[in-house]
Amino acid sequence: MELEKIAQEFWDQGYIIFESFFDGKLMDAYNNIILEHYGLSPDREHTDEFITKSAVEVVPWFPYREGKPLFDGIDKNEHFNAITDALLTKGWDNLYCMMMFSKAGSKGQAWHQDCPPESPAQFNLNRLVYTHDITEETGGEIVIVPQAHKAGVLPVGAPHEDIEGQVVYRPKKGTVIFLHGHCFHRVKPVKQDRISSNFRAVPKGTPEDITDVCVYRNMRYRFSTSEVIEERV
Ligand SMILES: O=C(O)CCC(=O)C(=O)O
Ligand SMILES: [Fe+2]
Repeated sequence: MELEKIAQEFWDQGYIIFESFFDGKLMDAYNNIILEHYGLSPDREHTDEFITKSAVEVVPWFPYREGKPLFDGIDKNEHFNAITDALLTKGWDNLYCMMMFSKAGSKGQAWHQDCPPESPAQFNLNRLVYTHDITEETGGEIVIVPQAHKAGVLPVGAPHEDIEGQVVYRPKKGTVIFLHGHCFHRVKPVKQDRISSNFRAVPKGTPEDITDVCVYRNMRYRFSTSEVIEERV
């Protein structure tokens, strides 16, 4: 698809999906590196209070922050970055590379916006890369509400309850999803150990802590201080 069409679809829908974007062998290699990092029983990163209240169970890992640039085959991929240029036309910065692990039997991730939507120009761009197939058996589907990046704040409600218009996706190994951080999304309960990765980018000039506050249906949560900053009822 032409870059111009890609940008049009992204800005219209709030996301765009590319299947078989990355080579299967590269994905296998990366999946193994990620699995090795987490080991068999990864520690939980978040407090019990957060997990219970948010209905989010995911263990993040930021390899580049630890001086481990192990995923340059994605991070420096020309086509991947050319699409990013086309989406963020005024320039952009890499925010961070975040790996995510969710254990079999865990809750997935409740509906959220990665950052507050009050200023439409201030947002993160998720560049999600899937290193293994998400199937009916694995669970952990990603659910997105098309065009919700233009809908303001996520409505108050139950953390995982269906939202009208939602679309459920089962990305395959090598799939990339470019997803606007204001677009409502969630991850369904995880039946088999799940890995995903996010090479987050931001428009130039965006504060580095843009994703410190996440909007859920029942609260706003600040990760840096592990505190609920707003109860939503
Ligand atoms: O793991 C996924 O499929 C989505 C994760 C997510 O919500 C995010 O990285 O912002
Ligand atoms: Fe997210």
